[in-house]
Amino acid sequence: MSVLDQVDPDVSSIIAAEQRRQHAKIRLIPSENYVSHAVLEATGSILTNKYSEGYTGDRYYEGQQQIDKIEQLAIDRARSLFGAEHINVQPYSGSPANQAVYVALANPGDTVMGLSLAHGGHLTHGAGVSISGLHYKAVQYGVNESTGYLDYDEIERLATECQPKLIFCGTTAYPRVLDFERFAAIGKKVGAFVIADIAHISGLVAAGVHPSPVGHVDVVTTTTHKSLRGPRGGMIMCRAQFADAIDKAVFPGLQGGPHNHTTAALAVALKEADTAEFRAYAQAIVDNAKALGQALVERGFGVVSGGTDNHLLLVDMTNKGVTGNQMSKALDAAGIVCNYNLVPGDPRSARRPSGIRLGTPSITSRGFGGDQMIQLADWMDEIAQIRADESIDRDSRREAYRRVAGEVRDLCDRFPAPGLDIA
Ligand code: DSN
Repeated sequence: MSVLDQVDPDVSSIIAAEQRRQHAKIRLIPSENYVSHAVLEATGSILTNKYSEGYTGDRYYEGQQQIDKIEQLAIDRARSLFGAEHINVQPYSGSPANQAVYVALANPGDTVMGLSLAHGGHLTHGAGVSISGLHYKAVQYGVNESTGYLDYDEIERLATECQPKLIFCGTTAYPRVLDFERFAAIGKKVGAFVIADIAHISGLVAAGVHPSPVGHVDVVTTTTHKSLRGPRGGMIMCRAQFADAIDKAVFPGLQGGPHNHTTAALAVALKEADTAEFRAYAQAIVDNAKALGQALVERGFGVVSGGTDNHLLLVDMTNKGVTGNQMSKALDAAGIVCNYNLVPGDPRSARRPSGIRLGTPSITSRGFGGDQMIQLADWMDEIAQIRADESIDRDSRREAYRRVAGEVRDLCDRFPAPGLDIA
């Protein structure tokens, strides 16, 4: 029995149940992953006990002998991996990291540009419901609805017209390579700062399987827990000229004390990411996503842009006769977990959209390869057909989902995930 079992069996049993779920399900949410035991151990360490407002060598509390070392180690490892001139590892996550960029480089009311949420952007890139859209004059660009690709000529035209202070390039549901050089050229032409939000692809960038924005754009933000496979957190990398403004925006502008246990776990993840094994893992993420996309196309799924260059797929379920919600809920019942998602030009609402979003970072962490992608596409096809068939009654449908969930569990038993303690 663990100490947690004894002290708080309620919390302990919920964590144990979640651990069983993470083991027994095929997790396809592209922003999720499995961290290593080492990352978990650092996350759960006594570093959580320490307050350390400020930066290495210049703190507002004493007793920073070890904290300064851990923060510097994380910075040095990030610099070696990404090559940025200045790095701040204190943002609590991706949204605060982006918020710090607004604070550092713009003023409320300034014009900012970003990819619209409906076309695969992020809330913090100017969506009307977020502070980025409420406090700034947000101009949103989109993808070409017939190809699913970003239209850089149109982005340049829009930037020339609206003269933004900031241009965000970054995505949460875009399956293609981002042309950071082109974004940088557009920023230069119109006098805007360009910010690459690489939250989804930072593991791919670290491994060299997606081009890096470092050296092209002014600021790079990222979460640390997606394809990078670190703890929940954020990071900002920038040119040296912005270092002071970015650091001041993070602390004291937006945040108090950094989460030192997270910083330590990030240092561990960055060490793990700077290995041949991680580079092979990142390549396998992309290979799996391409294989899954191909298998879905062959089964008649409406894969947006026809495939992928990265870790994710966006699938329009319309021609399968189901909505994104219906499909994601049916898949969940069958042990396959994804999220419903708008697709470009979606006539449906964000809460009841046409598509689903699939990603391969988690399943690649547990060792799935090409054969499992084919199996997965077969299961998805079967589930879509069952869900769309009005002649199948509810109980028969549930029974079919349960059968697939059992097959999924058998497969998952053969591919134990990192970091889980499943007996
Ligand atoms: N919530 C993340 C995602 O799922 O893409 C973005 O922050």
